[in-house]
Amino acid sequence: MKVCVVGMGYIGLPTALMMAASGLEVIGTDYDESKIQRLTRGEITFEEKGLDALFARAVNGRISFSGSYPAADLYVVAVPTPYDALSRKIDPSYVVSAVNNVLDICGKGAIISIESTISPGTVDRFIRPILKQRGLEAGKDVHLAHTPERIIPGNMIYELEHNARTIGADLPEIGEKVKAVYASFCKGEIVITDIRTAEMTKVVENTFRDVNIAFANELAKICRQDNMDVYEIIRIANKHPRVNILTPGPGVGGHCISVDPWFLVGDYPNLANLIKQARLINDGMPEYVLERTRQIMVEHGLKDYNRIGFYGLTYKENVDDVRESPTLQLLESMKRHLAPPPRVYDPYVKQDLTERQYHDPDAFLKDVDLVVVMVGHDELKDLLPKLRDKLILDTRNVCGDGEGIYKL
Ligand code: SAJ
Repeated sequence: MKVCVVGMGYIGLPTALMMAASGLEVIGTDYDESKIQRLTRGEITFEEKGLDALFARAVNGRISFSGSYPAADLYVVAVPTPYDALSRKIDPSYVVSAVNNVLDICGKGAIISIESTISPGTVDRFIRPILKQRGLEAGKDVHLAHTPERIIPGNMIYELEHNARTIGADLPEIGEKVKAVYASFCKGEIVITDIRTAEMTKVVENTFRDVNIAFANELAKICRQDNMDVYEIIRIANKHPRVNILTPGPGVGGHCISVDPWFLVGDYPNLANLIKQARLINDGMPEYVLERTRQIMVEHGLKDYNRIGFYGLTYKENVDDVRESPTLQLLESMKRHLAPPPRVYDPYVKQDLTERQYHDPDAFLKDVDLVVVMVGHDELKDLLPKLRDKLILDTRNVCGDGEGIYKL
């Protein structure tokens, strides 16, 4: 099988590298020529644990990068799937465009598999009509499949190899062919099902996590009201064999968990009540962090925000991804009400995303009295001794306990 992976982003690149490292012939494509040039030079394009080593293994295998689409047996489409913030529905334009580009060049019998997360029904609503317009028959001229990714940023390479996977296909024999490709590197169980079930399963997985985090966040607020320790309560509750509550935090970011549940709310507005409420609770957390910050400021007689600093801009620890980041949401909200803008620092974010953003932790700490820890990067462990004379609002419960350390 010759495989073409369309889209060299957070999912497409590691997937292509893993396939090549397992001996498959793989071509990675992307419309961004500069990305293709960087990859061809051997540079990785984002930070992820183990990606360097995987790249080295893949380059010794059979990977190449190209700005144009080659002939291949299997096309794995891993392009972004933005969602429309107003309608809360998926914007399938990148996927549609990628499938159109593939259909322009692919031969009879090629398999096109969507790896990107799509809302349930996307293949029926947006992909099958493209085939129809072109007079092509799915299952005869080309084959469709859906292989939703499941890997978690921060542990992608391990999870690519070990997680179970779902393959949705119209025909079981096509499912088996796609399965053989993934089985070349995936040690987890690979379940074959139909496309609609695969679409729904993926969104359900992320929605389950969102609802669980919303429950934890709601508990944090309830416990705050009566001065109970939510972390201790969750720790003890989770010792029950059938309880597994996640951890409260400053909000749910990233392009997956904070987005996918909205697909269900958008498509089933009268049915997805719990799911919608969970989204609203999680989206309200940055505002709650601001409220906690104000309480601490009042308690300590801090009058303005000039010496308040936010640690962490990414959506979670030890990644460089800032999409839907709770800190950015919080800064946006503060910008509307306050001047000057708050001070921020993140070791993983090299580009300037906001005013008064620091790139040196010492300079940052010199200018602030209250540090709001928004992300628990590993770097924080080394910084903790330098935080001793600061007030801390630790929204991630990573700074330990002590005088001047406040929790959500
Ligand atoms: N978070 C909490 N409390 C927790 C866990 C997470 O507040 O207990 C926050 C994080 O800080 C972050 C957000 O939730 O802001 C999402 O982070 P995450 O680590 O839970 O998940 P993602 O978005 O990085 O990856 C998820 C994963 N989905 C599931 O675990 C069901 C991953 O397996 C998917 O492949 C990925 O979405 C995706 O691409 O869909």
